[in-house]
Amino acid sequence: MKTYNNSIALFERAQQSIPGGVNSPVRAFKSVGGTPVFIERAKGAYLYDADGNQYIDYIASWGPMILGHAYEPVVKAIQEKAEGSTSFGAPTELEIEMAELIKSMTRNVDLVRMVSSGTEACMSALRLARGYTGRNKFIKFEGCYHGHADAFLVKAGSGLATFDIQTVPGITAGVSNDTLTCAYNDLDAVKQLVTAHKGEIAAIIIEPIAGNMGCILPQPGFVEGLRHICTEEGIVFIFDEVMTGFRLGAGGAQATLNVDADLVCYGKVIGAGMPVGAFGGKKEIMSHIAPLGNVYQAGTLSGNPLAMIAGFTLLQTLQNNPDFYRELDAKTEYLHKGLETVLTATGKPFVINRLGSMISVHFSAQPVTDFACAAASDNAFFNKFFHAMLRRGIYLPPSAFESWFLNNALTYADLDATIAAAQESLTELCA
Ligand code: KE4
Repeated sequence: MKTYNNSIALFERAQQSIPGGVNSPVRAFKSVGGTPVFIERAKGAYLYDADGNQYIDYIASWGPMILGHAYEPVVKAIQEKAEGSTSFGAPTELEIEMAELIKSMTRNVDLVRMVSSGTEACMSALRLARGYTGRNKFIKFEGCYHGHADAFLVKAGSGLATFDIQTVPGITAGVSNDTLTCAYNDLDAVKQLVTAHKGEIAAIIIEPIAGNMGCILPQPGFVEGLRHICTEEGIVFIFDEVMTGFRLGAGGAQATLNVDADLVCYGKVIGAGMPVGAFGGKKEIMSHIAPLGNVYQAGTLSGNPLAMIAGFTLLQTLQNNPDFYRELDAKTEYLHKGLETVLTATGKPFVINRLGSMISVHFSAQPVTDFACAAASDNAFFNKFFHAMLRRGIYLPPSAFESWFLNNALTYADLDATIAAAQESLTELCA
């Protein structure tokens, strides 16, 4: 029987000094209830908490740990690089190599700027689109999350959906008035917004495969239709690939969907767990970024040597292992099939959405194609399922509004153990 005494004590203590005891809201277990387990270390596919409990990890730090935790080459690279200082605030050759590597692995990226988070990447891309077009408004989709910059905190996913925060205090009307929203997969709604705001829209930003309302796939023709609208209307098409970039394949969602973005935002995987984000795109647009142009964007630690060597080492590993994505996707399909079998046996309605190594289970009798469907699912049951799995040593994202992320350190024995834990959990919950 697992005990959590140390996590309970640590959570009590943490709340004395950190808001909600966590440095990012989704970690607080607020929607699933209970006390968050405090993690002490991790290796490969396994997390170890402050009470010595081991978990099979399906968060992978919300995406970055795609090779598994404490991947030797990344750890060694960071250790060696740190010997030469952790940051200079001056240009380095490594930043050139990182930019060249990103450009060689993806498409439509002539120039790329490193930042320190996905939030910075998305907010900078939006500012650039506005500066480039001279327009103010932009379209985002309900349930998509692009980080916590003011303009994006309107009907956003991830923690805002988890905590049902529909309007965020502190976001002024002046900001939110320029944020237009509509349902994911609703191309007609986008057409109506574009007609109603002719010539006023700078950008459409999308999670091309959504991961912040659970995993939700674009319907056939949806992203293609957005591309057509952006081309016709002179709107900058921004792919937020903070989750999908270098996870769905080296070329990310642009390659998977075969749709070209004008600007692409990266994060998570490109930092290998270090604080890294990036945004890039066509020279025509990126040349407006300071110091080339007047769209100002900056960062003390942007491109710092530790973050760069971690991300560079990971990306190089992915680039040099052409079988990597096939292996990881096959593991995800295996998990999908196993979960489908045990879920079907319960008779409880469910939907599993999956693309590549992004997957989520929704306890829903209808397909989950947008935020409303995700919100209408039996998420109270998901919360019970989460805890039943946690007690059995399976660490899922603590919210129905998050995608699960697989890492390639997972073995088929781990996947079988996960499927068995799901069967036991569902038997317990559906008894
Ligand atoms: P960060 O600023 O958290 O590095 O990235 C923001 C971001 C941007 N775009 C997408 C598609 C994202 O998923 C994210 C961050 N994802 C969340 C999990 N859904 C990070 C976890 C957290 O907020 O603690």
